[in-house]
Amino acid sequence: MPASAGSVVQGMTVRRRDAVNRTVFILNGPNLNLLGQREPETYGRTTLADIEAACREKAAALGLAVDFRQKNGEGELVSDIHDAISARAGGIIINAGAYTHTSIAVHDALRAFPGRIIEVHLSNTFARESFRHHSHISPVADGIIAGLGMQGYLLALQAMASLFEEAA
Ligand code: CA2
Repeated sequence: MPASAGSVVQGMTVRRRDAVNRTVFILNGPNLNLLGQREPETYGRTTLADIEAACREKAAALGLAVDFRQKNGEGELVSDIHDAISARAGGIIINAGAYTHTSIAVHDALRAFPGRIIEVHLSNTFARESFRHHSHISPVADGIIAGLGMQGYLLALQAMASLFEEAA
């Protein structure tokens, strides 16, 4: 066995786990392109471009690569998850917007993703209408952050980096 493949401790071979791919897909669902332009009383004045810029800065500081996307269509969001699978990304941070509460297709696609998943919401969905209290994403997520606005995305990146370190 080449030295790089593992080490021998007291007669046992201890294999080092494969390095985690440090690419994180940050996926955003329907209407999130309207952030900062409509309903500022609910979602604030921060735009999705502001969130993307802050995520890129945070990711660079953490040594993570970011693929940041927004799609309005359910199938398009599913395809973005498939792209994350094909890219062997280490993690997905997802704000699936209203599909959070409705989409079994997004749930199924995320279930097929072998890396880490963190669900993010800008608003505290549990303090809003009851139809926002159920999530099809939560059962397949490692963790959930809601109600902290853009900060939630940055905390999710921080948590993703920690999860990658744990696995290394
Ligand atoms: O709080 C969140 O991040 C949500 O995922 C946002 C979704 C909502 O359906 C979820 O229940 C909670 C809505 C995103 C739409 O954002 C808009 C922004 C400006 C104007 C209209 C919609």
